[in-house]
Amino acid sequence: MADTVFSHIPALTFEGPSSDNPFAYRFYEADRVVMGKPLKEHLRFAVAYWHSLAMNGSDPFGGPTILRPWMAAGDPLAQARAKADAAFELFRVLDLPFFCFHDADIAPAGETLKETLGNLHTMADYLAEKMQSAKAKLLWGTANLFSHPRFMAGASTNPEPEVFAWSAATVKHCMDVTKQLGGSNYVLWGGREGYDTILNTDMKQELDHMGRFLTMVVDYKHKIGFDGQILIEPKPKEPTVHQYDFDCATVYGFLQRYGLQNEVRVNLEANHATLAGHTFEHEIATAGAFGILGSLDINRGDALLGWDTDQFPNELWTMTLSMYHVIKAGGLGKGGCNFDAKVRRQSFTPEDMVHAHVGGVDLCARAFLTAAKIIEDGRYDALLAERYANWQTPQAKAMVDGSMTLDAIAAKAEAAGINPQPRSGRQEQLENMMVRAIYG
Ligand code: XLS
Ligand code: NI
Ligand code: NI
Repeated sequence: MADTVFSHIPALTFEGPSSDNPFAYRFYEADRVVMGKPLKEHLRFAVAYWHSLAMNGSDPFGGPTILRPWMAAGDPLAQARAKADAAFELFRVLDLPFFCFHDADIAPAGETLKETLGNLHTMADYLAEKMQSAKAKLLWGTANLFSHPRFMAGASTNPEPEVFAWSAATVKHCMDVTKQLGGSNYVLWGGREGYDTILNTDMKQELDHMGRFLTMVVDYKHKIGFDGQILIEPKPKEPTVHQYDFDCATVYGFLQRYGLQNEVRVNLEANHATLAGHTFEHEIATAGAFGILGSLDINRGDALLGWDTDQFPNELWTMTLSMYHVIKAGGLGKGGCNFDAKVRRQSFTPEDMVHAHVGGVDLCARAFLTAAKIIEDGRYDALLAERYANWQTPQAKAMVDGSMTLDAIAAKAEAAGINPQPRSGRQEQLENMMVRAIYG
């Protein structure tokens, strides 16, 4: 095993809530059975290759601060191999079951499309080899169709057909590689699928092209027999001002318009939810209501900053409500919790990378355990059910089961002389109940 910056760190173990060892899990007891299966199977944590192995800490005001040996060593393919060696060492240390990547994270670009795709396959073979002796599996693969200047006006929505073609070729090969590595999902985040000014944008054409592109992705999935899920990751803005996949509800409308609502689900990200003016739990509950919850990108924004800061999560309230709605939606299935989160640029040591994941993993695990407890306890669900209880009568049901018309309801209401009385929404009582469940 090649020596990497993570090699000196022993694998993390579970030590329980009373431990103050910063290199141990306090809540994530992977094999603990909750609601019928082990915690690790509910949460399916993944490490994001781009933030944890490829990100170098640069920001618009300053250069790289996170300088790893693999960013400098040898030719681009040698660098990619060294990065992969370090990646699998990090997976060993964190002992999490999955990872995720973009093509550009694992393999260098070549001079031509052919060379770029060749590099991707070379590196996929290298990862396949490493996966034989490692525990980590692939949660999802994706294509980076936003960093290179050719994508400045979008990928499938680009006014230039050659960019559409380049994107199609890239996604085809990324799907092949995802299947080769046994991935559970294939993700499409519309990096620059949107616009900065309506003055240069034919929105109808761009949406139709994006819809056609996604249809071809779904067709190709069936053609190659990929049994993973196809997921769209909503985001309202950044990098473009108006991203087409604004939020979960917008994506659902898009899927319906192009007839893909039974083929594609969503990968929801916490920081994207807040950028859209929603909470993470709102987005998850929306996906649950539409039956399209696919997977989660775990992170958080900063309440004082209006962009995608992709920080590791540390807020128990929103994560617990999120996990509650995950459970109510039937769980994550083939999806998981991917840490689409990066350490701050002052956190440049390998140990910082471990602390970041320990905090995020423990927060999610604790939130999930509390959510499961709230459900098993039943009092909250009982209060919720009570609020809607009057809908259980046959007369009430008849108004919404398709058997009555608007005028029939009107006639009945007028004849009965109904006079609805206000009822408390009990917000503060419910909040107190949650505060007790979450914080004790
Ligand atoms: C960017 C996105 C990206 C996707 C994968 O904001 O979150 O990281 O998860 O392309
Ligand atoms: Ni993401
Ligand atoms: Ni993001």
